[in-house]
Amino acid sequence: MENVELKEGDVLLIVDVQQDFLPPEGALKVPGGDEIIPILNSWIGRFSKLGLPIVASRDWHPEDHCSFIENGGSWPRHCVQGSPGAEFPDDLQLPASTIIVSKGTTKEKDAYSAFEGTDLADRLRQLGTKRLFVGGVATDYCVKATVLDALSNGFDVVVIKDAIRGVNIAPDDSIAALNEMERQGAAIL
Ligand code: VGL
Ligand code: ZN
Repeated sequence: MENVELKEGDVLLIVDVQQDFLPPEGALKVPGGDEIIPILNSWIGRFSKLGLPIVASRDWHPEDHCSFIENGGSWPRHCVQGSPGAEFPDDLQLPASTIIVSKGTTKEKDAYSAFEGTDLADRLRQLGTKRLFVGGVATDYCVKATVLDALSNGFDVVVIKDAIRGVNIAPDDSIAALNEMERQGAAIL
């Protein structure tokens, strides 16, 4: 798996690599989140070179979103639509052709999975996707939820282990999330 060969039907899915999730300044920093950017860039390079599709999901909340502590949710205010914190970092080398999927876009509903309340599954089917390579944040929330939904939608999934980072509110949360993804059928690279 380490030197996995890419082929037609492979799609790179980058989950929520946005300023607010990244050290040093993000509102909801995921420890080590900045360390995955060069790794993702090298995967972006491989996919681009082969003309394979790249999808980037983004958390894209309205100002008054229900997941924010001030509105009774569990998270500090983050990834507000159009704010600097919701931007992809400048050093993430997303090509102009990147398909962007926005989630958590309505006040009343949160969405960890990039499939939830989005047209991602249809978009991927239109692209002829067979296998998804997944990196991003957070391992224990949006990456996990996205991977599990990808599997239940019938896609093969490869989780790029060195290209994900977790919040780890409990120290083992990311390990537990990885185990769960693997148990449900994801390959861990
Ligand atoms: C996420 C917490 C709140 C994530 C999004 O992208 O993992 N986590 N919103
Ligand atoms: Zn969120």
